Amino acid sequence: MKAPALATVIACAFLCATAAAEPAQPNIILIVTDDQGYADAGFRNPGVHTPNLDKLVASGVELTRFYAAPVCSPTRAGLLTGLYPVRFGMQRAVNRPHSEVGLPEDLVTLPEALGAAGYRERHMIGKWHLGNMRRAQLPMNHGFTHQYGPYCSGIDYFDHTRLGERDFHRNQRPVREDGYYTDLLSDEVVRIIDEHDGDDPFFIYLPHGAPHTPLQAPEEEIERYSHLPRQRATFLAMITIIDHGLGRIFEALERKGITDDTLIVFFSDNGGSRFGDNSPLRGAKGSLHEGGIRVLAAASWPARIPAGEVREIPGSYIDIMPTLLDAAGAPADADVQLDGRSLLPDWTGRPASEPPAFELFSFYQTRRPNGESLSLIEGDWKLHRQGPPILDGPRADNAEIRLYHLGRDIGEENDLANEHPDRVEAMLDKLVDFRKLRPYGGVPPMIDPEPDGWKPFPNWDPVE
Ligand SMILES: [Ca+2]
Repeated sequence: MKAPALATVIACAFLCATAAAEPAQPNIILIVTDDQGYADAGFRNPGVHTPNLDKLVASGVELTRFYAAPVCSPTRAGLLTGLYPVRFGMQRAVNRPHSEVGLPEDLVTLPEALGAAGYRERHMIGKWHLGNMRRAQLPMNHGFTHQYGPYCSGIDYFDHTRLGERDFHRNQRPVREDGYYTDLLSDEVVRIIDEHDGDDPFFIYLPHGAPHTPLQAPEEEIERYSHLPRQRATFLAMITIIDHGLGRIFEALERKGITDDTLIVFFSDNGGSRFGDNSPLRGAKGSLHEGGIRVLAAASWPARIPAGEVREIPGSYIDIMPTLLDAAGAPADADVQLDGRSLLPDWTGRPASEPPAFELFSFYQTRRPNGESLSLIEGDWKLHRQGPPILDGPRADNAEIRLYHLGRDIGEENDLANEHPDRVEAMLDKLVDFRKLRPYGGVPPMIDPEPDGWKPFPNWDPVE
């Protein structure tokens, strides 16, 4: 376990790295979908129409063991900081609309570090979900140079409202746009690429709101799946609409002649929701079983990453920042203590050395009794603890402690805890240390309801 990062050290290290940056920096497009299942793509299930996602995977590496947090906000917090969000109170659950919690201002974010590495254009196009009650929490106060989309999760796909107020913004001012939410985001990305001028690389972060609820899509898109139950049909139509946009983004890159020099990373922000398909994994969104955290993922960069290969080597959302900085020629300095590591050598197929043993801590908590979930993956081993707060006693009578071997048991059916008591004890100790990184405060357990009578700001536009 590494010590909490010091923002000042990080800032200095990234600024210092600028001078040594390689000249050929790729354009970077980071696409995150919302609640798409592990098998909700054509290349895993021919019944799902995603020809462009299939093409993306074929043009690069399919990542079969890529992990996210089990719900929306923590994945976003981790990918933008390279840190376990537990360190700053954002790993337990999602950020609710009335939450006063946001990304701490003193953390160096991915767009800030890319800015220091020479990326002048840093676009945030989509769902933010990392604080909306104060202007200081908004994306352009965390390193993005342009913002478009909603601050909250779960807006209406047609009228763009949440809790009765329109939540759509351009450069952090309310805008009224006509169109289906997902299409508007794709349109904006295409416009950015078409209008991009010169040889400067750009960074686009495209966190789609779909296929998260509310389940809404134009009827003509649902029609393709009319043989399925209505909710599943709508969910898949929402994924197919993302895919249409992906196709238009590919065309824009081709028009500009920059396909080969563009790194596209794609993954779902958590496992598929109850409308998704996570087979062959157990569980879904909100669970620390593999179906909640092992997500659909791929990376493509024709100039550097081989096409059509599969990477089973594990990685996760906290690796995104060091990976993209590595691609930008600004690898994290040895003094920088991020929790993640660069996956680029694994993706390009040129690892300099044996990668370090994989370790991933996950955390989720609901308001139900015994609602704290913690898990630790070490290589193929996974310890899962469900129960009362671990800091009240890791071995509490009502705590369920399970040990699985993912290499032999991807479906997490065979509990091996009784056969490996020493391993269980050692992994439990690590879970306790992880949870101590922030024992108190932060985002409360799921679901923290809006207080009685609470109303959002008009147009979700924070006053200050
Ligand atoms: Ca999600």
